[in-house]
Amino acid sequence: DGQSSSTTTPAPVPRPRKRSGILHMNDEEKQHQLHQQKCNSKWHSLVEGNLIVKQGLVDKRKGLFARRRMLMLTMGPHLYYADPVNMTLKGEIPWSPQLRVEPKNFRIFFVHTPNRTYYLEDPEGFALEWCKAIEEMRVNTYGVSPTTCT
Ligand code: 4IP
Repeated sequence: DGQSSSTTTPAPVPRPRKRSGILHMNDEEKQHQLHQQKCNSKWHSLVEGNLIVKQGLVDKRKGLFARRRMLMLTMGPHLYYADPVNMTLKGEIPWSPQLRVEPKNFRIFFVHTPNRTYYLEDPEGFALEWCKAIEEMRVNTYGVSPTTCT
């Protein structure tokens, strides 16, 4: 009938593993990126000389109100947040091996730390990208931890 009834699965197309570039660069490449950042990024002065891996505007909720902040994931690692209007560093989400991200939906994600859960909202709807980048940084920094059984 002209339709293929073959059950053979097509050979997998070899694809490079998807990795976020900066984490896997060698020192020379990182130095180059840092130099570029120094010259081109207006946020450079706020991140204590660390290379920015991912940045974007998020609404950080605390209590009833949310503040729009530039969230910057950097090498170190660090998760800095700055006021984008007056360009001041407002704080930092403390990194530790216990830090965990939890996407709630496409916009909202949580960053759990031992002492506080940060409620963040990406107005552009890229919460999952944030979670992926932060989780990759966690694994890259602290390694894969064994599954916790409850
Ligand atoms: C503030 O609310 C802002 O949300 C601060 O965020 C937050 O600090 C304060 O929490 C909170 O009271 P108002 O501006 O409405 O007063 P930001 O620092 O980004 O401006 P952090 O940095 O901790 O989220 P406290 O409890 O930390 O003071």
